[in-house]
Parts: sequence; structure tokens; C-alpha cells
Amino acid sequence: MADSADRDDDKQRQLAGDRVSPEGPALTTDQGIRVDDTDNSLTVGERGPTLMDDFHFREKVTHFDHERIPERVVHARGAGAYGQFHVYDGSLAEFTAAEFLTDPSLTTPVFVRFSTVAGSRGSADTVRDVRGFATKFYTRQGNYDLVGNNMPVFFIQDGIKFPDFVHAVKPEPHNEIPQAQSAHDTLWDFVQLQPETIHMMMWLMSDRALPRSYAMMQGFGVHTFRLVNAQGRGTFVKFHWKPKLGTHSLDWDETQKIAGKDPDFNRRDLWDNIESGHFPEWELCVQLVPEEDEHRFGFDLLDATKLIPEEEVPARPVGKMVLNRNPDNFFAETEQVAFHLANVVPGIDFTNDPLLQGRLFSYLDTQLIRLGGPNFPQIPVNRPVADVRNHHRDGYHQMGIHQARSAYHKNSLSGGCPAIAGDGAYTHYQERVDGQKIRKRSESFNDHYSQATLFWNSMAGFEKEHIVAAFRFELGKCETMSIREGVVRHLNHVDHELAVQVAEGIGVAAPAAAGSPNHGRSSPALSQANAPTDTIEGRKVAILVADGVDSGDIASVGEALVDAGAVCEVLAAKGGEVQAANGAQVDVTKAMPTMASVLYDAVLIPGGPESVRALKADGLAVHFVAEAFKHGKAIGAIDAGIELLERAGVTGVRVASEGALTDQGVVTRRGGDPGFANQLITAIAAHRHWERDRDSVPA
Ligand code: HDE
Repeated sequence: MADSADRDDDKQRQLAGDRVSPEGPALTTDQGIRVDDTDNSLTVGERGPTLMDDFHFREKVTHFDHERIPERVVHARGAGAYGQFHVYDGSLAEFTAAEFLTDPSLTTPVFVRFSTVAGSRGSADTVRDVRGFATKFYTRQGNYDLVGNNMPVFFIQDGIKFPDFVHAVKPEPHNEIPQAQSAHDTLWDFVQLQPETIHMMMWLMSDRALPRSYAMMQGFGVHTFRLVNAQGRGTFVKFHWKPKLGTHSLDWDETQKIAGKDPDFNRRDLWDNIESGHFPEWELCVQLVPEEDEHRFGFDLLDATKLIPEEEVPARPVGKMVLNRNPDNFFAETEQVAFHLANVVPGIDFTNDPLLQGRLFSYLDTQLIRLGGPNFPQIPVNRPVADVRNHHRDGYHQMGIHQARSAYHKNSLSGGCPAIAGDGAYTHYQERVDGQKIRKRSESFNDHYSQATLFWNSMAGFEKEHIVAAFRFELGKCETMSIREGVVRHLNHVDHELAVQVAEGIGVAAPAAAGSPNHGRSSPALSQANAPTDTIEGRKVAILVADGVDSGDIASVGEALVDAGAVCEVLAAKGGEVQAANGAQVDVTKAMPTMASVLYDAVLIPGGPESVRALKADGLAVHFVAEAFKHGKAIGAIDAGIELLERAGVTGVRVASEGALTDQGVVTRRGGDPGFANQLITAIAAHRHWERDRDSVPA
């Protein structure tokens, strides 16, 4: 008893910055020497020089001086989480020997890191960029890394072009401007001279580059890989992750504002959802192509600038991944995690995609410098759950104490250990390859426009508008006119109307006739407008209040929203509490000046004439509603709350005269109507209401 009381006392003293008892858990140096003062250097007298004797000072500052490691050359900014993968029953045993893809009784732990590509570690989350989606499966057969993106194709076809591409998209070398932006001359110069980029540029200019949440993002392995079954038969495979919450994006204007209001927007969303038990979920899907069908497509399966339309080869769901645990330490886990395309388990193999082959070299190479030597697989987040035994020795940061005398194969001194595996060993797919050594791109890689056209044709009207606006913005920032013209020439081979619309916005002469005829084919699976929209899980709703609010509205509607999985926050002019019309105290979650409508998915304005009068007189509240309307968000307004809509310039929308009514995602109610909450839930689940006349709203 006395012991635990002492420990409690120690804890209290520690919190107060005081000393602990002689046995207590005190601050120490790296050598375990207990330290009694970490706030004052050792000096000669109170005002004299600091002494070299102060080993604690020197160790503390030296360690600090060495805290940074180089950031990733690409994908520097990221956020990660742990979770689990389960394969479904009726698995892939016919196609692969990978145990984690065939045994439904297994729970495979995973670590996933999401990232942006171009920006530095400290850049904003919501920039226009591709998102990395890298998954490490800690399988019993060893680590398998699926290192993908949120877009199914890539900018280039051959790994040898990667340094060129990255140098073009990164900030320009003379002035390191712009940070994490693709709107600058060097990128678009690369694009105009390298037309294989065009399909991916269509994706980059689309809403896919602005994900609302990592949990609302698809993932793609991009390359064609190979599954190999126990008999050694191969099947081509494309990997897809499909999010349970559907695939949804932010508005471009909104992303730019969020970059200032909350640069950690996506990272925070991932963290908060896991902390509050809204665990993000994806289904793993595979597109399988028998080897004998390799040449049945109008493009080359080895060309990473092409996708296989899901209408041609369905994406078959094979398992589910849930992310349910945040890391304990960002640096130790998210920063030090090392993914590598070459980390494969038996049953999964590569193809001769020249981009994929380039990646097989790059990842280990970059990690050797980034993580300071060859022993980074020993860092906890990188360690396999499978046993590791080999003859690798020494090197920087070696953590193992190898006891065997022989570090070579074969040996007799250690009983021949470790022995060579029999069953369960990785065996490479026995593909027959012969040819001459040449530097030449296959002619089957030459069609750079058909799939860009397919993508364009598949977009809903609002998605096309966003793509045109994005090209106008990006090319409008290009200072070199000939680069703008060059890109328009390529777009004219994608779709004439697209090229004309872009040209008109950037001061370039519109092409007179189409560069190539539009083939007219589309793939509905490519449009986010066809994404499921039946849940509001993880959506954030702002409830705007002031003194005199109708607390009954907050309670009844707020409860229904929370029950449906949303997060509701009460915002008022100041933090603390407001007094409801019935005298009750309503806790304020956040003060309005610290937040903004761009940080929420929807707004609710409860009734209460006095509250609404105050909100109408508050510019921040008025702007909040106007901006939410401009960004197409669901808005709910009850009784007097409807007046705030009018004050915010929300016109051209029908509002309820009695009962509940939804028009263009604006849900209004006068008097009691239990249907209001459900209508608001439906409006939020629809994600955005692009059909509104948004341009006339000055927010
Ligand atoms: Fe990467 N890529 N990449 N990449 N990549 C890296 O590896 C590279 C490519 C992707 O969260 C680097 O450890 C080359 C395609 C993700 O830690 C580096 C080529 C796809 C991540 C590298 C490609 C990706 C990386 C930088 C062309 C989608 C972040 C730091 C041959 C399928 C992983 C590192 C994480 C990271 C090289 C092309 C996805 C330099 C040479 C295609 C998600 O090795």
C-alpha cells in the first residue's frame, strides 16, 4: 500500500515538475544517470560561462541536433494507421498461393500510410496531387507491401523517366516555388513534351486529386501484377481498394481555403475517426486476367498509363481492411515505415511493366539513405511477424546480437543453420523471356489519348466542369504561352470540346477542328457521381447557435445525426456556453472564429428567434452559411433559422412553409416534423449538391 501511495505521490510531483523519491522513475541521461535539473545549464556562478563538464546539456542538445532524417524524396507528407485485413470465404486459392488471400480464418495485421506526392513534409494536405495509399500486410509468410496510389494510372511508362518527372513537378530549382503545387511551368513543359502523361493529367485535374477524406478514397496497385497458384500457374491481376464510405472529393475553392485553415485536414480526419471508433474500411478487389488473354485488350497490360475498364473485367471483392489504431509515435512509425514493391510473398509476383521494374530498384535504394543503413527492417514498424533468420550481419543501427559463429551458407559449425526452406519458399514465376538488349519503347505503348478520352467521356457534367476549371487554373499559372498551346494541342486529341473550353479560359486560340475523333466509349465506374452515397458516417456537422437557441432542435436533430454516425459540433461566437431559450445551458464545442465552414460537411441552424437575430448580425455566421452553400453542402434550417439562409444570400431555393422540405440539399422545417432529420441525413449522404447556382454566391 505504502509503495503505491509513494508512486502516486511521485506522479503528482512529476506533473508539478518536482523531484521524485530516490526509487521513483526519474528523468535520466541516455546512460541511465538520474538528472536533477534539466532547465539550467552548469555554469560558473550564476552569470558565468557554461561548462564542458555539463554532459547532460551536451547530450540533450546533441541528440536534438540530430533529430531529423531526410524526408522522402516523393510522398514526404503522410499519415498512417494500423488495422487488420480479412479475406472473404470463397477465396482466391485457385489463383494464388498467398495464404493471407486464401485463408478466411486468418487476421492479417496491416499498417497503411497515405501521402501526397509533391509537397514537403510540412506542406498542406489538401493540395491538388495524387495520394499515395501504401499498405504493409504483416503476413505469416512474410511482409507483403501493396504500394499504390488513389488513381489507377501513372504519369510515365518507364521507370527511367521518374527523376525527370519528379524534377518537373517539384518546386522549380532556382527559387523553390511553388510548394506542393502542380500549377507551374516546369510540370506543364514536361507534360506537353511527354504525351504519355495526358491520361494521368486528366485524373490529376479531376476531383480525384482533392479527396474529402482518406477514408473516401479508392486505392489502386496501378501496375498489372501476377498471382501464382500452388501449381505455378500465373494470372494477371490489378489490385483495387474500394472505400466503404464511397469516393468523395472537396471543392477546389474549398481545398485552397482549408490549406490555410487546417493544413492537417486529411490527417486529422483519419486520426479523429479512428479515435472516435469510426474505423475506415475498404474492400480489396481484384481484376483477374488469364495469361492467355494478355493481348486481348486494345492496349498493353504492361503499360501503367492504362487501366482495365471495370465493365470489361469486373473488380471482384476478395477481402476487407479496417484501420482501427493510431500510431503511438509519428516519427517511429509513420515516418520510419519503409514500403517496397519488391516485398512480395509466395503467390504474388511481378510482370515486365517497365515502370514496375524501375520501382523494384528504387525503394530499397532510397531507404538505405533515408533510414541510415541496411538494418531498417529491424525498426518495429517494419519488422515482419514471420521469423527472420539469415546471414546478414553488422551495419549501422544493428539491433540484433547474433550468436552463431558462422555467418555464411553452407556451414557445418552452426549445424547448417539457417537451413534452406523446403515447402513454403518463395519461387519466382517461371516466365520464358528471350530477346535482344535494346533501349526502345514497345509500339503497343503508343496510344496516349484513347483512355484519356474514355475518362473524359465517363465524367458527369459537374465533373467535366471541374476538370475544365482545373486546366484553366493550372495552365493559367503557366507563364510560357507556348507551353499552354502545347498542352491544348494534346487535349484536342482527347476531346475537341474540352480543348476549346480550356483554350478559351487561358488566352490560347481554340483549335478549329478536333485533333482526333472522340471514340464515344465510356466507363461508368470511373465517375464519382456513381459512388454509393448512403451513409453519413464520419461526416462533420456544424450547429450554429447563440443565446436564445431552441435547445430542443439541437437535441432531437443532433441525436439523429450522431446515431447515423456523424460528428456534431456546436459553434458560437465565443467558447464556453450559451443560454438556450428555455434557460438550459448549451455547451459550445468550438468558437466560430477558430473554425470555418470548409472544415465541415454540413450546417444546421436551429430555431430560436433571439439566437438567429444574433447570428444574422454576425458576419462570420453569415459567411459560414453562404460559403457552405457555395461549396454545395447540405444545410438544415429550422423555423427562425430560415432567416439566416436569406441573410446569407441563399436564394433560388424553395423553403418549407410548414413541415419539412428539401430543395437542392437545403432542408428546411417550420413547426414540428419528425421527417426533417432523415431528410437532412439524406442530403448530407449525397455529399455535395452541385446542381445549385453556386457561382452567384460571393463567398
Ligand atoms: Fe513511388 N517512390 N516510385 N510510386 N511511391 C517512393 O520510396 C518510385 C510509383 C508510391 O508511404 C519512394 O520510400 C519510382 C508508382 C507511394 O512511404 C521512392 C517510380 C506508384 C510511395 C519511389 C515510382 C508509387 C512511394 C520515396 C517509377 C503507385 C510512398 C520514399 C518507377 C503505384 C510510400 C520511398 C510511403 C514512394 C520511387 C512510381 C507509389 C523514391 C522510381 C507508379 C505510395 O523510392
